[in-house]
Amino acid sequence: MNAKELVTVIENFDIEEIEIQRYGNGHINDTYVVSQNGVKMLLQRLNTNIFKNPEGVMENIVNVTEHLKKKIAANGGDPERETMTVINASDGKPYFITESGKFFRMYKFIDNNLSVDKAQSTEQMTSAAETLGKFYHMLDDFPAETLSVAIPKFHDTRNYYNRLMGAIENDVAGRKASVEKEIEFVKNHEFLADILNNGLADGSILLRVTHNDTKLNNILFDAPTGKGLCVIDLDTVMPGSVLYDFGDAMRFGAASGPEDEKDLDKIWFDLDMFDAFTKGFAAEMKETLVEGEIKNLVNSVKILTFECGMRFLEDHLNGDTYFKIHRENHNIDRARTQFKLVADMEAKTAEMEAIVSKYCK
Ligand code: ADP
Ligand code: GN1
Ligand code: MG
Repeated sequence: MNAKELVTVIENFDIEEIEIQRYGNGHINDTYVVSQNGVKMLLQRLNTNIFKNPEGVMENIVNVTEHLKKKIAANGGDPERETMTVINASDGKPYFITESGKFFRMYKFIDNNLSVDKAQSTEQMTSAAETLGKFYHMLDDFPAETLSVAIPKFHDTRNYYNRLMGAIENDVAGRKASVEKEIEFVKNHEFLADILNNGLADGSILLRVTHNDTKLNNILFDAPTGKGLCVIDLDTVMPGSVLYDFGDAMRFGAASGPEDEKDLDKIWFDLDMFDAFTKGFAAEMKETLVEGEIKNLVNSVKILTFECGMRFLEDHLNGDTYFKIHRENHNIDRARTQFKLVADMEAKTAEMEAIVSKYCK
């Protein structure tokens, strides 16, 4: 993205004197902080190779954040800090498309926030889970049928399994021979691919409005108090299962190290973080969850971790076309941490189940 093009984008959001910097470490979109007279805004280029209906994504986000703002105000909260605020472009639309077709949107920057990849304490983890639980409660009465599907089959684990088998077959980047061990691991865990789909199909797991991308850095904390503040990165808000969110949050937040750690001896599943998150999640959600959801909380953590590992492995085999990479073999390093975590979760299943039973009585 060249500087001239960025200036044109910013002018189309009625902003003139600016400073602009790259920001954040997401794998999908390009994020910038723009400031004018000391007021910060967050500019993002949405990845339209991945989000094929970007207008639909923005409509979802506008509707969801308007709904949340009403709820937050009614609860006596601060609607400008506890959810995102979309800034419209000069033509009144919540996005701007450049001549070459690049899709941009702008948000108010939430000041005094803390954004972390790893929780600094178990208390922070509990608070993150409570923030997510409150997000669901505020969306309880959101009309789910109005949401466009941002990415079809986004957490359809079976679909990822089948796609991966296709990628292995095609081996377009010639990398298959170097990842036989990982392929073997996936094949031995095929049984994880249908559990959530089956539960949704037979009604034992409910379809709700969910976030679907609950990495810890998608929950902002209030810097002064350290408490959970706001759920961000709303691109994938769609009908889904809370188990997608619980599992994904623990895949990332209860990992002992970064998602791309090369030294697998440093990667294990941290039961203290799992305990802390489950505590906060249950405090908010235990009356809402049905039996089939509670029964699958532990499974969901294994499944979402397995799924993410398959997605990284597929991308490695396809020659790195989906997730941003910053070094050679980045995606396979990521896949390996995920599979190491799944194996460790399997070894710790009894402890994980005991934690769920303790909080979801
Ligand atoms: P990606 O989809 O690439 O992960 P995000 O929407 O998560 O992009 O944004 C990347 C990072 O930018 C976040 O992890 C967070 O630290 C920061 N961020 C996003 N939105 C805001 C906001 N409205 N105010 C302050 N920081 C934000
Ligand atoms: C992507 O955009 P970001 O970095 O928050 C991905 C998630 C993965 C995650 C793995 C739209 O999330 O599904 O779990 O990377 N988002 C999309 O770190 O594919
Ligand atoms: Mg993000």
